[in-house]
Amino acid sequence: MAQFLQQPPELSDAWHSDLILRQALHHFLGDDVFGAAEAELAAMGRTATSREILDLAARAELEPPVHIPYGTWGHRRDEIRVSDAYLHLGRIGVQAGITSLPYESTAYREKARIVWAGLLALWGPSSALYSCPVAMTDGAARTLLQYGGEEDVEVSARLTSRDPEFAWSSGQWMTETAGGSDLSGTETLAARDHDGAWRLSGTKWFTSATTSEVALTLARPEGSEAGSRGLALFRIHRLNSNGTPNRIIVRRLKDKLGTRALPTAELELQGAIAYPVGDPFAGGGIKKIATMLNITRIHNSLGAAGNLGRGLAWARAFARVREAGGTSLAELPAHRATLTDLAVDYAATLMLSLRCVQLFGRVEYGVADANEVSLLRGLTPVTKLATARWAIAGVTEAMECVGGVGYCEDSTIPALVRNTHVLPIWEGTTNVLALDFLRAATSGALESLLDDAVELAAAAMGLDRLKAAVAAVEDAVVRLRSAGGEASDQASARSLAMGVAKTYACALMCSQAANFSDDSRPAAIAARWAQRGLLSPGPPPDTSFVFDESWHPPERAPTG
Ligand code: MFK
Repeated sequence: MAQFLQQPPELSDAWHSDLILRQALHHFLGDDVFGAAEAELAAMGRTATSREILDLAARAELEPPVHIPYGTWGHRRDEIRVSDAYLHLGRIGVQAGITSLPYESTAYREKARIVWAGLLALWGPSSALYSCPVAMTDGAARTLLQYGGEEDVEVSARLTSRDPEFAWSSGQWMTETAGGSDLSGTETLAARDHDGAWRLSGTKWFTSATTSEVALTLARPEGSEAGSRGLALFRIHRLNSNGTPNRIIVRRLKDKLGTRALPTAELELQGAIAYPVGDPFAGGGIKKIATMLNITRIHNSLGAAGNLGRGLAWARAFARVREAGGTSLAELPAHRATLTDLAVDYAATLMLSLRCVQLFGRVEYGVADANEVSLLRGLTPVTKLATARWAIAGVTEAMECVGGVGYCEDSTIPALVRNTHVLPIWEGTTNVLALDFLRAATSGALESLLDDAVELAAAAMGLDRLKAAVAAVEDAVVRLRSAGGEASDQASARSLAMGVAKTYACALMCSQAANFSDDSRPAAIAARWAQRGLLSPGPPPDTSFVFDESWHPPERAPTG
C-alpha cells in the first residue's frame, strides 16, 4: 500500500482570504475610500502570498548579513553584505508605496494612512523584516520634516520616494551599553570641528538596518547638561557627500534569535560627521526622537497584526487539508474553537492598530482636534504593548495548530514565530510602554480613552447580541477609572495598560458590529472578546520573595 503523504497547506491570496482584515479596513475607510483603494490592496494581497515573494522571504531568512571588516590589502572596509532577496523584498514594498503613500497627495486624504496600514499588514509578514527599515524610514522622514531644516527636507524626499533608485532608508541609533530603555546615560559626544562640522564619538550598541544610507541618533553636545535633557538629535550618513565612508566602524553584527535577514550591528563612531536636527544646544533630543518612536511603535503594532494574521492563515490552511479520525481538522469542535479564538485575537489586534493609524492619519493631515491628539498619545503605547504580546501568543498557537511540521524550519513558521518575538522588545518593552502610558495618562490620555470607549461601545446598545459586551465595557471603564486614579503606581502600570487595551478593543469591535449590523460575524467576534474578560489582574500584592535565595529545610526530628 502506498505511504500516506499529507497534502501541503497552501496560503491563499492574502487579501481575498482575509475577511477580518477586509471588514476592519472597510469599517475605518468607509465605503467610498474602501472602494477606491480596493484594487491597490488586492494587488498587494496577491503579491504578499505569491510563490515568488514567499520564496524570496524564505531565502532571505537563510542568507544572514555578513560583515567584511577589511579589504584584500588590509584597509578598513566595514562592509555589511545583505541578501539580495532581502533587498528585492524591500524594493517590492517601496514601489508599492509602503514608505511613500502617506506623504503623497492622494484622494485618500486623511485616510491615506489607513490604506497604507492595509498594505503594510499584507506585505510585512512576507518582507523578512524589511518592515524594520521601513518603520524607521517613515519615523525619520516625519521627524526631519517636523524639526529639520532645508537639508533635512531634502533627505526626507529620498526617504519617502517610490523610486528604488532614488529612495534611501533610515536607521535609528539610540541604544548604548549604558541603556536601551533609559537613554539618560548616553555617552556619545558631539563636538564641533574648527570648520564648524559636528563630529560624533561613541559606541552604539544596537543599530538595526545598519546598511541604511542615513540614521537619526542621539549625542550629547560638549558642555551640555547631564541626563536625558542634554541630548541632541543628529542626522548621520553612512557615506560622506563625496562618497567616502563616514568614520563609522562596525564592531560586529549581532547574532539574534530572529530578524535574521536584517543587519543589526554594534557601531563605533570615531568622529563621524553628523548634522544636528534643529538647535543642538536647545537639548530636547528625546522629545524630538519621540516623533520617530511613536511612528515606529505604530509600525510595530501593524507588524503584530500582520504576523498574527499570517499565523492564522497557516493554521486555517492546514486545518482545511488535514484530517484526524476521519474528519477534517476544520470540522473538529476543539480545533475549531481554538482557531476561532485566534481569529478573535487577530481582530482585536487589527482594531486597536487601525484605530491608532486612523488617529495618526488625522493628526498628520492636520484635521485632528485636541481630544484626538490626546487619544493618539495614550493609544500608541497601549496598542504597541498589547498587540506585541497577543501576536506572540497567537503565532505560537498557530505553530501548534500546524503540529510537528510547523516546528520545522522549512515550513517557514519558526521564522514567523522568531520574528514576532522581537515585537515586545524593540521600540520599548512592555513595562517601558506601560510607564509611557502613565506619562500620557497624567496629561489626560486615560480619561480621553475611557470616555471614547464608552461612546464607541454605545453604538451597539441596540444589538441584543452585544448587550453583555457593552455592559462589560461600561463596567471595565468604571474599574479602570478608579485604578487610573493611582496612575503614579508603577507596579500597576502594566495591568492598567492591558485593561485599557482590552476594553478599548472591545469598544471598537462593538462599534464595528453596529456598523455591520446586517452581518453577524463582527458581533460574534465582539461578544466572544468581551466574554473572555476585559481586565487584567493587578500586580502581585507580595513581591518580597522574588529575589530570595536562602532557605534551609526545617530541622528534622531524629527518627528511630
Ligand atoms: C515591524 C517593525 C517595527 C519597528 C522596527 C524598529 C526597529 C528599531 C530598533 C530600535 O531602535 S529599538 C530601541 C528602541 N528604544 C526605545 O524605544 C527607548 C525606550 N525608552 C523610552 O521610550 C523611554 O520612555 C524614554 C527614553 C523616552 C524616556 O526618556 P526620559 O528622558 O526619561 O523621558 P522624559 O524626561 O519623561 O521625556 C523627555 C521628553 O520627551 C518629555 O517632554 P518634555 O521635555 O516636554 O517634558 C516627554 O513628554 C517626551 N516624551 C517621552 N516619550 C514620549 C514623549 N513625547 C511623546 N511621545 C512619547 N512616547
